[in-house]
Amino acid sequence: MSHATGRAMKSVTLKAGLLAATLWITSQPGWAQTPPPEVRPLRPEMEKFIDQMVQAHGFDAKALRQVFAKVQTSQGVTRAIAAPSTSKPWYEFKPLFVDSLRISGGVKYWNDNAEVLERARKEFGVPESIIVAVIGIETRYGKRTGNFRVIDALSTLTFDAPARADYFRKELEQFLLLAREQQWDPLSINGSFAGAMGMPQFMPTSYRRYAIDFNADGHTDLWNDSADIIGSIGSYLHQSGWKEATPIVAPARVDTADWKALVDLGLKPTLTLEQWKMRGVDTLANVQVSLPASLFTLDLSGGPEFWFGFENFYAILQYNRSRNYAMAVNDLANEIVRERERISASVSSNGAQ
Ligand SMILES: [Ca+2]
Repeated sequence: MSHATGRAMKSVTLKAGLLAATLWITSQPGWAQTPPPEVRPLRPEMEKFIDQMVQAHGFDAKALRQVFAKVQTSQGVTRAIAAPSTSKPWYEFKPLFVDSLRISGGVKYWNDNAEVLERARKEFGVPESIIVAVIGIETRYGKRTGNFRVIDALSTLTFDAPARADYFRKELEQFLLLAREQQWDPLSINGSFAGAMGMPQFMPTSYRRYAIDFNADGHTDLWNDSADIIGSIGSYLHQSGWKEATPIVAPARVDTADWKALVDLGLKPTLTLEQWKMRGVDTLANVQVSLPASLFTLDLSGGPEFWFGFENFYAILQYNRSRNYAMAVNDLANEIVRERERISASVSSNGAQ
């Protein structure tokens, strides 16, 4: 698998601008004469972070201080992180993400990219419908890749929102490394309120680890290059434990009052269906009893609905750790398959007349 490092590339759409050149190629004598921009005093925690980037990764301290002088704290980011849509109950979440526009958009996206989707399925074992559904849920097939400056979002979540500061500090570090590798101006990259980028909404760590140049054109572009977008999602799910031709979920039948303790075992599939049966939980679905599964609930308006999640469900959870999210990917993928079959059946019956 060819991980893109992108050192030698120059992205067509995300050109390294004058600023980036000033920032990263400081050793070139010509740039020494560029007068430094006004640098406001930075907050001590930012100065500390910059010191660490200099020590650990050899960044130029002055250049980084110039970048962070332009970073803006975003109240929109703090508001958005406090109320993520994934925290809604399933009955409110599902209609927001499994809707008719995403279904018809998914059929179109599949048809437009059928060849590369098939190649990704053959290479990574991940069905076309799942890759399409991830793109649909993440960004409505590229319509919403996020309007926050990634460095503002990650800096706000690192320095102004203590809840998950350690996680976002690592992502900020990875983002600066990624920008250096890809020759991006770090101030020019937009993403979600959490700093997720491109059509598949990869966080910086994931971008560096899983993004691939799937059409071997020398660029790894998750905003505009459909092959890279599709291949990178396939690669991500494959490396997260996706098992070809095994199920994602199955409805569970719970015959025990103490189901809470069973759900608390967590989302990692640890018990086989056979072992679940001994604990009073089984399924009517036609699946192998040797498959490991987790037991989870979805919140319906009338109470919990029980499901088994298999290893593929857990792989989707590595993409986004929300049951709602992973279930929406599963449901949207199924709807897209159905709609595509319906259209093709009606086309062929019309053709037969
Ligand atoms: Ca490419």
